[in-house]
Amino acid sequence: MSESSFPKNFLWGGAIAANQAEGAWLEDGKLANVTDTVIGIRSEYPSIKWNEEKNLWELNLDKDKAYLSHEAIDFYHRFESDLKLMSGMGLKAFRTSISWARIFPRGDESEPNEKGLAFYDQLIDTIIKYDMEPVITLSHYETPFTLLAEYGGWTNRKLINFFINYAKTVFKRYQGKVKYWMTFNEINNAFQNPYVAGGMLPYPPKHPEDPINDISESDIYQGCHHMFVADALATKELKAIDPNAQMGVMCSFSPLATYPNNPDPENIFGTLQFKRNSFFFSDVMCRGYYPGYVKRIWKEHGSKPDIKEGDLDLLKNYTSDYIAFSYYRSTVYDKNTEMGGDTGGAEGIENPYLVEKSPEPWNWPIDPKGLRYIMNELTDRYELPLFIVENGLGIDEQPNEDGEINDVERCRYLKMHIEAMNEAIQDGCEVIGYLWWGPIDIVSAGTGEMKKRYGFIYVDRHNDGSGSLERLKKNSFDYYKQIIQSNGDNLEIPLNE
Ligand code: BGP
Repeated sequence: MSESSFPKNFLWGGAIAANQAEGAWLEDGKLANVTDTVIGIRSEYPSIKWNEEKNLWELNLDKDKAYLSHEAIDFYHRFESDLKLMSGMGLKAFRTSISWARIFPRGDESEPNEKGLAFYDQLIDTIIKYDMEPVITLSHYETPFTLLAEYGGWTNRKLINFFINYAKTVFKRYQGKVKYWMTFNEINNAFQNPYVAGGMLPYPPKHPEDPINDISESDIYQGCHHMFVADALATKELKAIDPNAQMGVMCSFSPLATYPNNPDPENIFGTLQFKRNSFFFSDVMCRGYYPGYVKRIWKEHGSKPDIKEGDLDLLKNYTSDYIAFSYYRSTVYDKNTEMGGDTGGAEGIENPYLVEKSPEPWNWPIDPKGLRYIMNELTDRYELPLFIVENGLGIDEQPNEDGEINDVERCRYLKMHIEAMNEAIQDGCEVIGYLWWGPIDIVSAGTGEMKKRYGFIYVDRHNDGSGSLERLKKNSFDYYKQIIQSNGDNLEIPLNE
């Protein structure tokens, strides 16, 4: 690897999300958010039902199922000791989300829930106490469920004001403490997951028995337009309240590492069009206008959203300061294959040039060069600072008979992706930081399981909900500490790994 080129103030850190770590899903006034209604965000159907006479959706939890995220790893009560433990790695930054439904439990209240605000006072102050930069996501798939149940979620323009009321409340409350904000986690997943990622639900439903498939392409473009306007207005409010703070777009950009299967011109153009499914979101939020290629889709599909007077000026005037993104894997596009997707990114066909995969049963291709590739492409397209706010490896692992976890695979994954990032920086990419997804084991977003462990710290909780919740350092804990202490210079994996 060439000489390390990380800036001296590079933000090495970790990232989690409220809904995957906090638990306390109904504590201190919080009401359900959309992730509380599913086992995992890839769940086939949410645990909800339509109430005809009340004309609203209701929770309908399956008592035979374990909703692990409802208790998660109890970060809500253990954040002080967890952050102290994590600070032992020398983390410079810590990303999490504010759970919107702790601040506005229904989402449509005019006054906030003081207990919710007080919790995040303590959490953010503790992050700072341990010398970490708080990096805050306003909604990590966490739209308050009531806003879907009684309004249809983001398909309803009223959500813009509800969101701005929430955003202004927290910008003011944590003013001067939070420098890096981002609005919607992986907003570009809205099409593949309109319910959880898009926060959308048909209201009233045409097919109450199949709510997710009841959401049309037009609904989703309309919901995305409302989120774009909300993002622009939130950026405007942030600048007014805290001029030193920055607002980022946040996308799942593994899909940008999609390679054409062969030089067939149809595959070349098909790959470009596939990648535009993701570029669409960062184009609007970083360039500030709707690109021509989406106008063609609207025309051909009749799915143009209703755009109000003043909306386009907001988009133009309040674009993102930086690009936050997750990167896990790459994939291959072929015109004869239907593209799938999951929380790690797009799923096309096998890449015979990639030999390593994440462990069974997930088998995500490991492609650090894909990270360098998309960092260069994003820099060429936007010339904005990049912030890798999710990258990691999920492993089904347990302590050995000596109570140790020798997670050398995780160390190798980390090493390879830091090397790729180092190359990208030397290619001219400006990078704010690198946040490992799940520095402590948390509940998997995709499957709602505990067994998919990302952490440098093990948490004794299992898929059946059992476990002591005790925390245990894995070998990778000291490895990441070594990397941070050397500012990315010393990537040697110690022999005992
Ligand atoms: C992203 C989400 C995170 C995280 C990650 C890993 O989509 O932003 O919430 O969970 O995916 O996915 P999983 O937890 O399914 O392995």
